[in-house]
Amino acid sequence: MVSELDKYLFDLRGYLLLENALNNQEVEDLNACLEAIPLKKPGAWHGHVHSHVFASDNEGLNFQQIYEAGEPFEKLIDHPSWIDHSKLFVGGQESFDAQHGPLFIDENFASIRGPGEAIGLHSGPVPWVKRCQFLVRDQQFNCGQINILIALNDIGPGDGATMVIPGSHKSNFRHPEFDQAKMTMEGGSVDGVTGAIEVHMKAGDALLFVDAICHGSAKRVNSGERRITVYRYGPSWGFFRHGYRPSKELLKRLTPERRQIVWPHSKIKREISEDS
Ligand SMILES: O=C(O)CCC(=O)C(=O)O
Ligand SMILES: [Fe+2]
Repeated sequence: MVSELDKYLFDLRGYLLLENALNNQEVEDLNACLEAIPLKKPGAWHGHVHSHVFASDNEGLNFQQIYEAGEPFEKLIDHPSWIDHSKLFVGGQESFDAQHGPLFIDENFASIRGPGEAIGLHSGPVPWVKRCQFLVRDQQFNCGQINILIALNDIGPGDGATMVIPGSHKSNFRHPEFDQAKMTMEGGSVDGVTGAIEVHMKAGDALLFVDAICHGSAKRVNSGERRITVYRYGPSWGFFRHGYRPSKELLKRLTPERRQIVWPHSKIKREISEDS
């Protein structure tokens, strides 16, 4: 259940920190799955998981389709710590938006970053992007994309924490330091952007945010690595961000509730009749 305070604060700030969303065992199991994936160059496959980088090399390594990496990652698809929040904030649950299920995951990945790595400032509602939008109408949320970013190890000062500009999901102007922040991104960081805060997390905490919020990450300066995983939820009529599709094996072994979120439609079979 989503508390009235969570609703209020999410509307106000554009994000919520869900502390202890996962227990120690769940975090341990997820890390064990990650460690079973041999670190490979971008482009390599491990089963149905793909090693991938975003726009530049200093943004760290991603494992796309991480829900294929084992049952601990499958559990995240409809985890009770955030699934009701995701449904409420994506909204449309009483409407025909949800006729093929409550939600759809259009991207899911784990990200590993080492020293010097970060992701630059991005999003914010100017320019407007329909998929990322934050919208509340008649006290009902209608967000295009709700991200759940889960810390798989502790993320404190110097560890390359996610940064958000609280309230920026409603801003009507482009941040005047946006381009400068992009430039400092060449050095790998959004540090020093006015209004941005670092969200420090303990392993097992989940950061829920609407993609319209202006966000990025600090540059990791400490040794070691930052490990997170991200699941992005939108309405059931959405489509995949990338060209990945869930494997037949995954669809077969998922619970019906999880399958519905991963693959909302089943194909309508054409009936063969005499006159068809
Ligand atoms: O790596 C981070 O901390 C930010 C991730 C991000 O930009 C996203 O998940 O949309
Ligand atoms: Fe992002």
